[in-house]
Amino acid sequence: MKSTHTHIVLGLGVTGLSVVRYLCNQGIVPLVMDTREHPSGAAKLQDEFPTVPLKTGSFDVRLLIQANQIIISPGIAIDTPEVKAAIDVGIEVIGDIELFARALKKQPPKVIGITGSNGKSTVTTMVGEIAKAAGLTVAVGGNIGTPALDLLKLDADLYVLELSSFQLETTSTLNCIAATCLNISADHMDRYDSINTYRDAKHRLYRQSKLCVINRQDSMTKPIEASNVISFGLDVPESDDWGIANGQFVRGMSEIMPITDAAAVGSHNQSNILAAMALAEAADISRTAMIEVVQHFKGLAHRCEKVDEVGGVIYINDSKATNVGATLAALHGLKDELGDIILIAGGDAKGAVLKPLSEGLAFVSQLIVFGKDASSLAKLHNDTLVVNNMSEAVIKAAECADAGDIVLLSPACASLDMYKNFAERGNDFRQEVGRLHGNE
Ligand code: UMA
Ligand code: ADP
Repeated sequence: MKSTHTHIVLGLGVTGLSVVRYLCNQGIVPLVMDTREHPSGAAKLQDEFPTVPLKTGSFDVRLLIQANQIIISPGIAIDTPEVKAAIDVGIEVIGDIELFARALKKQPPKVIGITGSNGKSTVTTMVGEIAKAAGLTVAVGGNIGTPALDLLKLDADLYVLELSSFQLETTSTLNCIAATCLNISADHMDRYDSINTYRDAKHRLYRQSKLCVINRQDSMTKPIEASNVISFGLDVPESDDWGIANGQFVRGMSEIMPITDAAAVGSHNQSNILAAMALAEAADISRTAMIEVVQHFKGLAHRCEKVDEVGGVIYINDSKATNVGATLAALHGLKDELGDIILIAGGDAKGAVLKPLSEGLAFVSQLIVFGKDASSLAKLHNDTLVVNNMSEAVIKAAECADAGDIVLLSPACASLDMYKNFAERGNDFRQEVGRLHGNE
């Protein structure tokens, strides 16, 4: 079969659509392939680009090996056999972030890159807000939601990108002003053969940055070959690094602001604030702008967000905790509160070993689980209830809780076995909690 398409876009989600948009703007009509029968972007493609062909079903390797360039979406593993076959015969396979990088190639560095297992969206948003407060035209996107290529039309002074390990696997020339890997804990173990392979994907970002911002309290974030490195951590920093001393956020000996003035609570957010400040400083942004934002930024929805109080019980939505590390951070943040913690968890563990959660479960009086990996979680605690859905989970949690206790939804798992995404799961929790008011 002879192909007339030099560019093939693999995947028709939001990334695939952004790539088609970008290529068509350059006068290139690509062929789009998606293994799903009804890819999420199909209707939009038909609307916006009726002449761009879409092939659904298994990838046709005969077409792939005739392309000049394949642009692969992050949800597709690079070692998918058909993709591997194309790579093996020398076809270039890149992701949307690499296309974005090449579009900015002739410009001075304008990108701040943020990766890590947890805290990416929080830090990305904070840096974006700080840049805005400093009067810059800033564009925020990547894994957080808006595909990077769709940001180009904003012609921004600064691009702040959240980058997943999947996106970084296919990116090599990003040219960041500064980049960070915030922390590493096991995630996406259904896509990686070990945590080291997962870390290596994230560390690719450091090789594409003028400055590496590392977490000195997490050795997995330290680059193997370090050139220009600055660190952050919750301890007193040595030399000119970022840290906490005498109750203040500090850069070396210089005090920035009292930690109690930060609107976002919890030690993990202190860590996020320090990372955001270090990144913003690398972009020459003033401390005044940093302080203004840190004083007001309370955190994002679905991340340890207090959603309600019913009968004196506090309900916290941490639906974005889609791995063990994030749930551990929530449990450590709440363990010193006076009341008991009732934890609702479960979903798709993405192949993770869940055992490390046990340490945090020591602070939990009652565990309530549902979803695909409920039975594996149930084994980790003596007082566990297995239920069928969120509604049952919230009702049981309310029955177990007394005034002053906390009911925490922090699933340690992805939501995709039962929901469209973490936000839908968090909204379901909020709605079910809301129904409890009827019983007050
Ligand atoms: N898929 C197929 N066959 C295909 C193509 C995709 O089955 O041919 C499946 C994938 O396995 C996946 C889903 O379709 O389950 C979506 O994949 P996609 O690559 O088309 O995703 P997009 O809609 O383009 O969204 C992607 C990111 N999704 C993933 O990495 C899975 C979004 O991050 C990101 O916001 C968006 O690009 C813009 O950059 C989401 C995510 O879950 C929120 N990211 C992971 C995470 O944060 O842990 C990495
Ligand atoms: P990401 O984009 O990396 O998923 P988010 O900012 O959306 O990160 O937060 C995801 C989850 O991780 C939430 O449960 C949040 O409370 C938790 N979290 C945020 N920052 C950190 C951190 N620095 N360390 C550990 N957990 C964190």
